Amino acid sequence: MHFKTSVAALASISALAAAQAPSIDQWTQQEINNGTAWTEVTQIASENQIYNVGTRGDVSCQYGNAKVRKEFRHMSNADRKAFTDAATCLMKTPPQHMRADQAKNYPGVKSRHDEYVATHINMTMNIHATADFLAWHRNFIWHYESDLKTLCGYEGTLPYWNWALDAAAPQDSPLFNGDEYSMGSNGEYISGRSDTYLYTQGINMPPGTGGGCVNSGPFKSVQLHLGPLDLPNAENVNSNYQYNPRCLKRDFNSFFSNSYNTISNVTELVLESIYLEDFQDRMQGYASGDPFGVHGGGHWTVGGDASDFHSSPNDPLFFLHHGMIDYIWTTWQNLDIYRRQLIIKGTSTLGNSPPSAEMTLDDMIPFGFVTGDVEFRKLMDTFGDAYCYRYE
Ligand SMILES: [Cu+2]
Repeated sequence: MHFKTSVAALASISALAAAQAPSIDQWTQQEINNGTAWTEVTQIASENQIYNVGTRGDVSCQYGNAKVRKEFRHMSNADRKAFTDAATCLMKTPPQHMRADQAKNYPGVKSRHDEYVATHINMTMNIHATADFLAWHRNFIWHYESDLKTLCGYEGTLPYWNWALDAAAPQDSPLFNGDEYSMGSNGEYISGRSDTYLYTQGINMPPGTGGGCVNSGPFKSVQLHLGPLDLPNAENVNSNYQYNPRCLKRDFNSFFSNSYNTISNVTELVLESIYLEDFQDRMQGYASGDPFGVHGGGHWTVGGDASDFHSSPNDPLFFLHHGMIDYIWTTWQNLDIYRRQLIIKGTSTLGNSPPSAEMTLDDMIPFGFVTGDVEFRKLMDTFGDAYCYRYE
């Protein structure tokens, strides 16, 4: 049965009685498909967040003073340019954590940005389909945001990219129009390509709308140094940290966005996943019937360097995509905050292969060249002791 409940009524019920998360039956399929449901779901989640944070008493991080992360297209031109200036600055800033004796083993690490890429390469098999996938990436992008501030003078917050707004034709998104206020253009179009079979996911991928170098906008002349390691139809490097200077490539592909990253995909993910196992598996494409999920789908929608499993942080867009992933997690958590704030499930190896111990909130999680180890528990709450931010 489908019926409609007002957002205000749902939010107040939820806040007062700590009711269970709203059910997908509360919206019609049309409301799910046209974005009405998602708008209301995020409103309920933020009402709950306001209530929850408000009960914490005299702590320094309050809803009103938390940093606000916004969708890139909703930022001013000046703020967008400030962000991309800082992102390119980080690609020219020397490494900060790598010691001289380590550097010889990492010939491709030339910049602070490369330290993020190398860390992700190093840890790929321990941060995807693990208990800490969501938490690890949350902290990874938070440090990126804080490096933009401390190393490159950025005064804003990390933007996110709501790919669902662009699912019909990501190549036509205002984010990628290639002007100086954009996130840079598509890759140059390479014609005459045929379908590619992706073995891991068992699907046939049609060619995208780009494929070559990003040729206009803020990232047109950046030079990447690491990877790719596992891209189809590319010259992959032979070793993880090889120096491989080249342009940034993209290949926007609506095949993925239309199948895995629509507004109904994200709404159904959040409302139909009652248990964390379902939520994190489905998000990453480890649930049946959806080999990508919104996480994998977002990477493949961009294509090129952003779709390389290991070295995807090469593309600054990685951090905006993972901002959206983090926003989805906080939304899911806040729909039933008392049950979901501190819940984790899984081990520290990809799909538990090879088998490893169940992770706990007391575990210290490593961040390679990004920063020192952080206790898992500290990564669970955007208003907790490590952070103070929210999405809007
Ligand atoms: Cu990742």
